[in-house]
Amino acid sequence: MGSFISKLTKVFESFSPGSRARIIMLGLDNSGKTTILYKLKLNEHIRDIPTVGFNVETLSPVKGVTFTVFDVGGQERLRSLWRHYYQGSEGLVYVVDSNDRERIEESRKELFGILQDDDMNGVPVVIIANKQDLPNAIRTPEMTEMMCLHKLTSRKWFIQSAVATTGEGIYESMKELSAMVKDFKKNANKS
Ligand code: G3D
Ligand code: MG
Repeated sequence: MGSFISKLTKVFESFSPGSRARIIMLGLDNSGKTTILYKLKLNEHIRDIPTVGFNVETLSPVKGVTFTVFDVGGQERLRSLWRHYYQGSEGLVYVVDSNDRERIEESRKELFGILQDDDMNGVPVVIIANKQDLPNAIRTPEMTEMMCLHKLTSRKWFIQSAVATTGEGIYESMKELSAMVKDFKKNANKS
């Protein structure tokens, strides 16, 4: 466990040396976002900010790196509020419940809707195929197909299988995210 924390700390510190990195973590309700956020928690507390109509959780595992988390899907009237959080984000973690076949299409639509926003231009995305411990979980190759991830051609993306409750796959997803965020920031500075 100690090594998990120290490995994770190193990855977070490499996100954005000397500057800041803003990450948003989204997905349908019940996909496992809050569970993942607790795995990413090093010392800092998770803050739960009740906003009109929805809750936003925030975590800053190391100085300068922030995670902002909320549920997407459903309520049409909230969509304009979500957009406020897209602004300035430099990485997206999108969590999917791999065991909930009935809602994969809904989850895919939400993902593509989010990525269409101007503020999400080129922002890299790590898709976490969560709940892989459940026997009927969709594995990553099938998930890639069902989520149409190959259509994501104007940004970097990566799919990681995970079990949020045990922490399996969480470090790997953050490591990949870190590399992609660094790259995104470098390119953003050029233009
Ligand atoms: P959300 O924040 O995206 O809405 P949560 O999702 O983190 O609250 O998780 C929703 C439920 O899924 C929780 O169960 C949680 O324990 C469970 N869960 C999260 N990740 C996994 C996983 O990898 N495997 C399994 N089997 N369950 C997981 P409860 O019962 O507390 O509602
Ligand atoms: Mg939650």
